[in-house]
Amino acid sequence: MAHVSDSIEGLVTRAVSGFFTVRTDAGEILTCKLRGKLKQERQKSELAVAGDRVRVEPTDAGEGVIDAVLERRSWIMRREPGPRGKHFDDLVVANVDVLVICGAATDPPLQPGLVDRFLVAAALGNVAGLLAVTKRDALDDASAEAATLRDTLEVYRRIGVPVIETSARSGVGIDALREALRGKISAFMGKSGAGKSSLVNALDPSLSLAVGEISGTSKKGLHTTRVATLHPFGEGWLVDTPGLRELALPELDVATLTSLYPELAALGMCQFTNCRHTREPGCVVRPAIERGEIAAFRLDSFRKLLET
Ligand SMILES: Nc1nc2c(ncn2[C@@H]2O[C@H](COP(=O)(O)OP(=O)(O)OP(=O)(O)O)[C@@H](O)[C@H]2O)c(=O)[nH]1
Ligand SMILES: [Mg+2]
Ligand SMILES: [Zn+2]
Repeated sequence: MAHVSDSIEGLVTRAVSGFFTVRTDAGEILTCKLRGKLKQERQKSELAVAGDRVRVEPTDAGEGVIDAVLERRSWIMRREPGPRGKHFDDLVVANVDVLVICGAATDPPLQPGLVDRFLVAAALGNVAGLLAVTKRDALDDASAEAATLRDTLEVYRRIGVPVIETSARSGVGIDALREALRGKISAFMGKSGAGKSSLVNALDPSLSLAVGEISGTSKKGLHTTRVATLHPFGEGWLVDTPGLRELALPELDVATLTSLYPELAALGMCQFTNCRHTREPGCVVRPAIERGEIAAFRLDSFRKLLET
Protein backbone atom coordinates (compact mmCIF):
# COMPACT_ATOMS: atom_id res chain seq x y z
CA MET A 1 0.00 0.00 0.00
CA ALA A 2 1.46 3.33 -1.02
CA HIS A 3 1.77 6.25 1.36
CA VAL A 4 0.22 9.52 0.25
CA SER A 5 3.67 11.11 0.44
CA ASP A 6 4.84 8.71 -2.30
CA SER A 7 2.45 10.13 -4.85
CA ILE A 8 3.21 13.12 -6.98
CA GLU A 9 1.21 15.19 -9.43
CA GLY A 10 1.70 15.50 -13.12
CA LEU A 11 0.16 16.16 -16.51
CA VAL A 12 -0.94 13.52 -19.02
CA THR A 13 0.70 14.51 -22.29
CA ARG A 14 -0.42 11.46 -24.26
CA ALA A 15 -2.78 8.51 -23.79
CA VAL A 16 -2.58 5.42 -26.00
CA SER A 17 -4.58 2.25 -25.30
CA GLY A 18 -4.10 2.08 -21.56
CA PHE A 19 -0.64 3.67 -21.44
CA PHE A 20 -0.27 7.26 -20.30
CA THR A 21 2.72 9.51 -20.68
CA VAL A 22 2.86 11.71 -17.59
CA ARG A 23 5.16 14.67 -17.10
CA THR A 24 5.54 15.13 -13.37
CA ASP A 25 5.68 18.61 -11.87
CA ALA A 26 9.39 17.98 -11.30
CA GLY A 27 9.78 17.51 -15.05
CA GLU A 28 10.26 13.75 -15.07
CA ILE A 29 8.59 11.72 -17.82
CA LEU A 30 6.83 8.55 -16.64
CA THR A 31 5.00 5.87 -18.58
CA CYS A 32 1.96 4.98 -16.49
CA LYS A 33 -0.94 2.62 -16.28
CA LEU A 34 -4.15 3.25 -14.39
CA ARG A 35 -4.56 1.72 -10.93
CA GLY A 36 -6.89 -1.29 -11.41
CA LYS A 37 -9.43 0.11 -8.98
CA LEU A 38 -9.69 3.29 -11.00
CA LYS A 39 -10.43 1.31 -14.13
CA GLN A 40 -13.38 -0.45 -12.56
CA GLU A 41 -14.85 2.64 -10.97
CA ARG A 42 -14.83 4.80 -14.01
CA GLN A 43 -16.58 4.60 -17.31
CA LYS A 44 -14.47 4.72 -20.40
CA SER A 45 -15.28 8.39 -20.92
CA GLU A 46 -13.80 9.27 -17.56
CA LEU A 47 -10.44 7.57 -17.93
CA ALA A 48 -7.48 9.85 -18.00
CA VAL A 49 -7.03 11.73 -21.26
CA ALA A 50 -4.39 14.07 -22.64
CA GLY A 51 -4.45 17.28 -20.62
CA ASP A 52 -5.54 15.65 -17.38
CA ARG A 53 -3.81 16.45 -14.11
CA VAL A 54 -3.22 13.18 -12.27
CA ARG A 55 -1.77 11.82 -9.05
CA VAL A 56 0.91 9.25 -9.78
CA GLU A 57 2.83 6.77 -7.69
CA PRO A 58 6.24 6.16 -9.25
CA THR A 59 7.11 2.46 -9.46
CA ASP A 60 10.13 1.35 -11.47
CA ALA A 61 12.48 3.79 -13.11
CA GLY A 62 10.52 5.83 -15.63
CA GLU A 63 7.27 4.11 -14.72
CA GLY A 64 4.32 4.79 -12.51
CA VAL A 65 0.69 4.12 -11.66
CA ILE A 66 -2.07 6.71 -11.87
CA ASP A 67 -4.02 6.74 -8.59
CA ALA A 68 -6.39 9.59 -9.29
CA VAL A 69 -7.50 11.97 -11.99
CA LEU A 70 -7.85 15.48 -10.57
CA GLU A 71 -10.87 17.63 -11.27
CA ARG A 72 -11.07 19.07 -14.78
CA ARG A 73 -11.64 22.76 -15.40
CA SER A 74 -12.47 22.33 -19.08
CA TRP A 75 -12.75 19.66 -21.74
CA ILE A 76 -13.71 18.80 -25.30
CA MET A 77 -16.19 15.97 -25.38
CA ARG A 78 -17.76 14.09 -28.23
CA ARG A 79 -20.33 11.36 -28.60
CA GLU A 80 -19.19 8.06 -29.96
CA PRO A 81 -21.11 5.02 -31.08
CA GLY A 82 -20.68 2.17 -28.62
CA PRO A 83 -21.67 -1.51 -28.57
CA ARG A 84 -25.31 -2.50 -29.21
CA GLY A 85 -26.30 0.84 -30.71
CA LYS A 86 -25.55 2.75 -27.51
CA HIS A 87 -23.62 5.99 -27.47
CA PHE A 88 -21.26 7.28 -24.87
CA ASP A 89 -19.58 10.62 -24.30
CA ASP A 90 -15.87 10.45 -24.87
CA LEU A 91 -13.32 13.03 -23.81
CA VAL A 92 -10.92 14.13 -26.51
CA VAL A 93 -8.76 16.38 -24.34
CA ALA A 94 -9.01 18.03 -20.91
CA ASN A 95 -8.00 21.32 -19.29
CA VAL A 96 -7.39 23.34 -22.43
CA ASP A 97 -7.87 27.11 -22.55
CA VAL A 98 -8.38 27.51 -26.28
CA LEU A 99 -9.73 25.31 -29.04
CA VAL A 100 -8.01 26.29 -32.27
CA ILE A 101 -10.54 25.30 -34.90
CA CYS A 102 -8.59 24.63 -38.08
CA GLY A 103 -10.31 24.90 -41.43
CA ALA A 104 -8.63 25.25 -44.82
CA ALA A 105 -9.21 28.40 -46.89
CA THR A 106 -9.65 26.17 -49.95
CA ASP A 107 -9.40 22.56 -51.20
CA PRO A 108 -11.86 22.00 -49.58
CA PRO A 109 -13.29 25.40 -48.62
CA LEU A 110 -14.12 26.18 -44.99
CA GLN A 111 -17.27 24.40 -43.77
CA PRO A 112 -19.15 26.77 -41.46
CA GLY A 113 -21.36 23.91 -40.22
CA LEU A 114 -18.31 22.11 -38.88
CA VAL A 115 -16.86 25.30 -37.40
CA ASP A 116 -20.14 25.90 -35.56
CA ARG A 117 -20.08 22.37 -34.20
CA PHE A 118 -16.59 22.89 -32.80
CA LEU A 119 -17.61 26.26 -31.34
CA VAL A 120 -20.51 24.59 -29.53
CA ALA A 121 -18.27 21.75 -28.29
CA ALA A 122 -15.81 24.33 -26.96
CA ALA A 123 -18.48 26.42 -25.23
CA LEU A 124 -20.00 23.29 -23.65
CA GLY A 125 -16.65 22.33 -22.18
CA ASN A 126 -15.73 25.80 -20.88
CA VAL A 127 -13.13 26.31 -23.62
CA ALA A 128 -12.69 29.49 -25.70
CA GLY A 129 -12.92 29.01 -29.48
CA LEU A 130 -10.55 30.53 -32.03
CA LEU A 131 -10.89 30.05 -35.76
CA ALA A 132 -7.62 29.50 -37.61
CA VAL A 133 -8.05 29.51 -41.36
CA THR A 134 -5.23 27.40 -42.78
CA LYS A 135 -3.56 27.25 -46.22
CA ARG A 136 -4.38 30.89 -46.94
CA ASP A 137 -1.57 30.91 -49.51
CA ALA A 138 -3.57 28.47 -51.66
CA LEU A 139 -6.48 30.89 -52.15
CA ASP A 140 -6.36 33.66 -54.76
CA ASP A 141 -7.49 36.94 -53.16
CA ALA A 142 -9.31 38.00 -56.32
CA SER A 143 -11.41 34.82 -56.58
CA ALA A 144 -15.10 34.51 -55.79
CA GLU A 145 -14.16 31.86 -53.23
CA ALA A 146 -12.04 34.41 -51.38
CA ALA A 147 -14.97 36.85 -51.31
CA THR A 148 -17.23 34.17 -49.83
CA LEU A 149 -14.60 33.36 -47.23
CA ARG A 150 -14.32 37.04 -46.25
CA ASP A 151 -18.10 37.21 -45.70
CA THR A 152 -18.08 34.05 -43.60
CA LEU A 153 -15.18 35.21 -41.45
CA GLU A 154 -16.89 38.56 -40.92
CA VAL A 155 -19.86 36.71 -39.40
CA TYR A 156 -17.59 34.97 -36.89
CA ARG A 157 -15.76 38.16 -35.99
CA ARG A 158 -19.09 39.89 -35.37
CA ILE A 159 -20.15 37.23 -32.87
CA GLY A 160 -16.88 37.59 -31.01
CA VAL A 161 -14.88 34.63 -32.30
CA PRO A 162 -11.22 35.53 -32.84
CA VAL A 163 -10.31 34.73 -36.45
CA ILE A 164 -6.75 34.40 -37.71
CA GLU A 165 -5.94 33.65 -41.33
CA THR A 166 -2.76 31.63 -41.55
CA SER A 167 -0.43 29.83 -43.87
CA ALA A 168 2.15 27.39 -42.59
CA ARG A 169 3.74 27.67 -46.02
CA SER A 170 4.05 31.47 -46.40
CA GLY A 171 4.13 32.31 -42.69
CA VAL A 172 1.11 34.62 -42.87
CA GLY A 173 -0.67 34.94 -39.52
CA ILE A 174 1.77 32.72 -37.62
CA ASP A 175 3.09 35.49 -35.35
CA ALA A 176 -0.45 36.68 -34.63
CA LEU A 177 -1.54 33.15 -33.72
CA ARG A 178 1.54 32.60 -31.54
CA GLU A 179 0.72 35.82 -29.72
CA ALA A 180 -2.92 34.80 -29.21
CA LEU A 181 -1.86 31.46 -27.69
CA ARG A 182 0.97 32.71 -25.51
CA GLY A 183 1.02 31.04 -22.09
CA LYS A 184 -2.09 29.01 -22.82
CA ILE A 185 -2.95 25.37 -23.37
CA SER A 186 -4.36 25.18 -26.88
CA ALA A 187 -5.86 22.20 -28.68
CA PHE A 188 -5.85 22.08 -32.48
CA MET A 189 -8.85 20.38 -34.05
CA GLY A 190 -10.33 20.05 -37.50
CA LYS A 191 -10.70 17.56 -40.31
CA SER A 192 -7.87 15.32 -41.35
CA GLY A 193 -5.68 17.22 -43.77
CA ALA A 194 -6.83 20.62 -42.53
CA GLY A 195 -3.22 21.42 -41.71
CA LYS A 196 -3.22 21.18 -37.90
CA SER A 197 0.21 19.58 -37.55
CA SER A 198 1.68 21.93 -40.15
CA LEU A 199 0.34 24.89 -38.20
CA VAL A 200 1.75 23.59 -34.92
CA ASN A 201 5.11 23.07 -36.63
CA ALA A 202 5.03 26.62 -37.99
CA LEU A 203 4.39 27.94 -34.47
CA ASP A 204 7.32 25.94 -33.14
CA PRO A 205 9.55 24.36 -35.79
CA SER A 206 11.47 22.39 -33.13
CA LEU A 207 8.41 20.13 -32.71
CA SER A 208 8.72 18.71 -36.27
CA LEU A 209 5.46 16.78 -36.20
CA ALA A 210 4.60 14.40 -39.02
CA VAL A 211 2.66 16.02 -41.83
CA GLY A 212 0.51 14.20 -44.39
CA GLU A 213 1.62 13.81 -47.99
CA ILE A 214 -0.76 15.38 -50.45
CA SER A 215 0.32 13.04 -53.24
CA GLY A 216 -0.93 9.83 -51.57
CA THR A 217 -3.65 8.15 -53.64
CA SER A 218 -5.52 6.66 -50.68
CA LYS A 219 -5.13 9.59 -48.31
CA LYS A 220 -8.86 9.55 -47.60
CA GLY A 221 -9.63 8.15 -44.18
CA LEU A 222 -6.00 8.01 -43.16
CA HIS A 223 -4.90 10.21 -40.32
CA THR A 224 -1.32 11.33 -40.19
CA THR A 225 -1.70 12.22 -36.51
CA ARG A 226 -3.05 9.25 -34.56
CA VAL A 227 -3.45 10.40 -30.95
CA ALA A 228 -3.86 13.70 -29.13
CA THR A 229 -0.46 14.76 -27.81
CA LEU A 230 0.60 17.76 -25.72
CA HIS A 231 3.77 19.55 -26.76
CA PRO A 232 5.47 22.18 -24.58
CA PHE A 233 5.11 25.63 -26.14
CA GLY A 234 6.66 28.60 -24.35
CA GLU A 235 4.89 28.87 -21.03
CA GLY A 236 2.01 26.75 -22.31
CA TRP A 237 1.23 23.66 -24.33
CA LEU A 238 -0.04 22.85 -27.80
CA VAL A 239 -2.21 19.79 -28.35
CA ASP A 240 -2.11 18.26 -31.81
CA THR A 241 -5.11 15.97 -32.36
CA PRO A 242 -6.06 13.46 -35.05
CA GLY A 243 -8.45 14.83 -37.65
CA LEU A 244 -12.15 14.39 -36.97
CA ARG A 245 -14.45 14.05 -39.93
CA GLU A 246 -17.41 14.63 -37.69
CA LEU A 247 -17.74 15.80 -34.14
CA ALA A 248 -20.91 14.34 -32.65
CA LEU A 249 -22.09 16.36 -29.69
CA PRO A 250 -23.96 15.30 -26.57
CA GLU A 251 -27.73 15.81 -26.83
CA LEU A 252 -28.73 19.45 -26.40
CA ASP A 253 -32.11 21.05 -25.83
CA VAL A 254 -33.14 24.16 -27.72
CA ALA A 255 -32.58 26.54 -24.78
CA THR A 256 -29.06 25.30 -24.09
CA LEU A 257 -28.10 25.42 -27.74
CA THR A 258 -29.54 28.93 -28.11
CA SER A 259 -27.41 30.08 -25.19
CA LEU A 260 -24.32 28.83 -27.08
CA TYR A 261 -25.14 30.92 -30.17
CA PRO A 262 -24.29 34.42 -28.88
CA GLU A 263 -26.15 36.28 -31.63
CA LEU A 264 -29.33 34.24 -31.01
CA ALA A 265 -29.08 34.60 -27.24
CA ALA A 266 -28.72 38.39 -27.69
CA LEU A 267 -32.09 38.62 -29.47
CA GLY A 268 -33.94 37.73 -26.30
CA MET A 269 -36.80 35.29 -25.96
CA CYS A 270 -39.18 34.08 -28.64
CA GLN A 271 -42.84 33.84 -27.67
CA PHE A 272 -42.50 30.07 -27.24
CA THR A 273 -39.69 28.86 -25.01
CA ASN A 274 -39.11 25.85 -27.27
CA CYS A 275 -39.23 27.90 -30.48
CA ARG A 276 -37.17 26.27 -33.22
CA HIS A 277 -37.22 29.53 -35.23
CA THR A 278 -39.04 28.09 -38.24
CA ARG A 279 -42.57 29.46 -38.59
CA GLU A 280 -43.65 29.92 -34.99
CA PRO A 281 -45.57 33.12 -34.14
CA GLY A 282 -43.67 35.57 -31.97
CA CYS A 283 -40.30 34.27 -33.16
CA VAL A 284 -37.58 36.92 -32.84
CA VAL A 285 -34.98 35.00 -34.89
CA ARG A 286 -36.81 34.77 -38.23
CA PRO A 287 -37.20 38.58 -38.61
CA ALA A 288 -33.55 39.09 -37.65
CA ILE A 289 -32.53 36.74 -40.48
CA GLU A 290 -34.79 38.62 -42.91
CA ARG A 291 -33.23 41.92 -41.82
CA GLY A 292 -29.82 40.37 -42.54
CA GLU A 293 -28.69 40.70 -38.93
CA ILE A 294 -28.07 37.00 -38.53
CA ALA A 295 -26.31 34.82 -41.07
CA ALA A 296 -28.55 32.16 -42.56
CA PHE A 297 -25.75 29.57 -42.32
CA ARG A 298 -25.66 30.00 -38.55
CA LEU A 299 -29.35 29.17 -38.25
CA ASP A 300 -28.84 26.21 -40.60
CA SER A 301 -26.14 24.76 -38.38
CA PHE A 302 -28.27 25.47 -35.31
CA ARG A 303 -31.14 23.44 -36.79
CA LYS A 304 -28.84 20.59 -37.81
CA LEU A 305 -27.40 20.41 -34.31
CA LEU A 306 -30.92 20.25 -32.86
CA GLU A 307 -31.94 17.46 -35.23
CA THR A 308 -28.97 15.21 -34.49
N1 LIG B 1 -0.67 25.14 -49.54
C1 LIG B 1 -0.56 24.79 -48.26
N2 LIG B 1 -0.65 23.49 -47.90
C2 LIG B 1 -0.55 23.17 -46.60
C3 LIG B 1 -0.40 24.16 -45.60
N3 LIG B 1 -0.39 23.55 -44.39
C4 LIG B 1 -0.51 22.23 -44.63
N4 LIG B 1 -0.60 21.98 -45.96
C5 LIG B 1 -0.70 20.64 -46.58
O1 LIG B 1 -1.89 19.99 -46.14
C6 LIG B 1 -1.66 18.59 -45.97
C7 LIG B 1 -2.10 18.12 -44.60
O2 LIG B 1 -1.33 18.74 -43.59
P1 LIG B 1 -1.24 18.19 -42.08
O3 LIG B 1 -0.56 19.26 -41.29
O4 LIG B 1 -0.67 16.82 -42.01
O5 LIG B 1 -2.79 18.11 -41.70
P2 LIG B 1 -3.46 17.57 -40.34
O6 LIG B 1 -4.64 18.43 -40.10
O7 LIG B 1 -2.44 17.51 -39.25
O8 LIG B 1 -3.94 16.09 -40.75
P3 LIG B 1 -4.20 14.81 -39.79
O9 LIG B 1 -3.00 14.64 -38.91
O10 LIG B 1 -4.41 13.67 -40.75
O11 LIG B 1 -5.45 15.10 -39.00
C8 LIG B 1 -0.16 18.37 -46.23
O12 LIG B 1 0.01 17.89 -47.54
C9 LIG B 1 0.42 19.76 -46.10
O13 LIG B 1 1.57 19.92 -46.89
C10 LIG B 1 -0.30 25.55 -46.01
O14 LIG B 1 -0.17 26.48 -45.23
N5 LIG B 1 -0.41 25.79 -47.35
MG1 LIG C 1 -1.82 15.96 -38.04
ZN1 LIG D 1 -37.88 31.61 -32.56
